[in-house]
Amino acid sequence: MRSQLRVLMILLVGGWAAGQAAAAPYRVETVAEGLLFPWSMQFLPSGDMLVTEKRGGLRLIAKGKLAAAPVPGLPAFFGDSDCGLLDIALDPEFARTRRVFLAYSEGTVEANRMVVYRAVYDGARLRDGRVIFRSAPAKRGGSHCGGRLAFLPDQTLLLTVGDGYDYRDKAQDLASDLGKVVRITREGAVPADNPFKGKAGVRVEIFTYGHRNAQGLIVDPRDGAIWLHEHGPKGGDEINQLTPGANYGWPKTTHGIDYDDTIISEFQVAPGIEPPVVVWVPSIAPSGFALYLGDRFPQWRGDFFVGALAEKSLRRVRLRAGQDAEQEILLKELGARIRDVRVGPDGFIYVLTDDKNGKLLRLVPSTHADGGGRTCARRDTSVKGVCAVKRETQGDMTP
Ligand SMILES: [Ca+2]
Repeated sequence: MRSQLRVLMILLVGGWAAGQAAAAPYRVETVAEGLLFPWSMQFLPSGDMLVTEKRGGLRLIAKGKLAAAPVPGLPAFFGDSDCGLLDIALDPEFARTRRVFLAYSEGTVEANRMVVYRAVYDGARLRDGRVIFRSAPAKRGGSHCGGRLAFLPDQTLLLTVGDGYDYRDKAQDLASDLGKVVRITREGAVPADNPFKGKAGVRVEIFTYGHRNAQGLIVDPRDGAIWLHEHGPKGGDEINQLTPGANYGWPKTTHGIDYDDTIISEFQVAPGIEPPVVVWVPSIAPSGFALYLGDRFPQWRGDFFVGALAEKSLRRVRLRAGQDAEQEILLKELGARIRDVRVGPDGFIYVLTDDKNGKLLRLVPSTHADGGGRTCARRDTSVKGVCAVKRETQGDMTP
């Protein structure tokens, strides 16, 4: 009995020691809560933030406080299942134009489309807004809407359009926007160098095809590389690097199977189809994508972060030479579906939880002191006073 107890003690102490050694290099602070299924966020030059709610509106977080009322001026949108108010992007020349671009679903459950809406955000409301792009054709149902936006270095805009779930074969049909990434100008026109421009019977806004439902899209500011992740079926979530005009396979190739366990495709790879860079089997349900180029977590510089809905985690993904080199599962301790992840101008990592009481959280280094702020891991001269603020108790996000 005594020896058994001793073994138990050794195990417990050993486990405790291992736990200590593996202590997370971050702690999680709550910036805001009470968001209705928040989906995306953008930082304004002032440090304030705009957050979209899939089932709500556009919300302002000013000086760390969630404004009580949504930003006025947003048109009505269609919300059901995956559809709703989805992404927000700032004009690359936002400081001059004050323009924001929103992706949302328009229409009804019988017939809806993904649209891009452009408006001026004057600090108080949206004005001078108009829809600059509507995906075609309309689809039925609220599933697989896509809805991520990203600007390219040439100031053209990419939008992911989902396959609509019931229309998966349309992902291979170049006469349909379903299951595509489309590329438009800031006026909603088709750029002269789009890959299918001049081809007959093709929707010339298409940039890449063969996607299922992509809710992650980023452009590496260092080299312009375009990275997308997408939901697979049962298994087979993917990260892909986008090349204009390329086919990413769905549903001709997949690493997954259908939800009823039937085979969708015999093929995981095929000639003429770009293979994924990362595959997740089982599915993690990725949403939100960020590239860490800040200096608060120097050990993570150059790594990708992927929100995971089903896995209820934040995945850190390190690619080397275009290959999946290392992954780490973070934030499991929260037990929360992660909808979006962004890196703030302050170098902290911000995430949104997918919930009717959704939260905006941020990861700060665990060595980064709160309260008195006298033992900051590094003195920050660019973000004044950031060491000294205890966010959880004050609900503050200054500056
Ligand atoms: Ca694929």
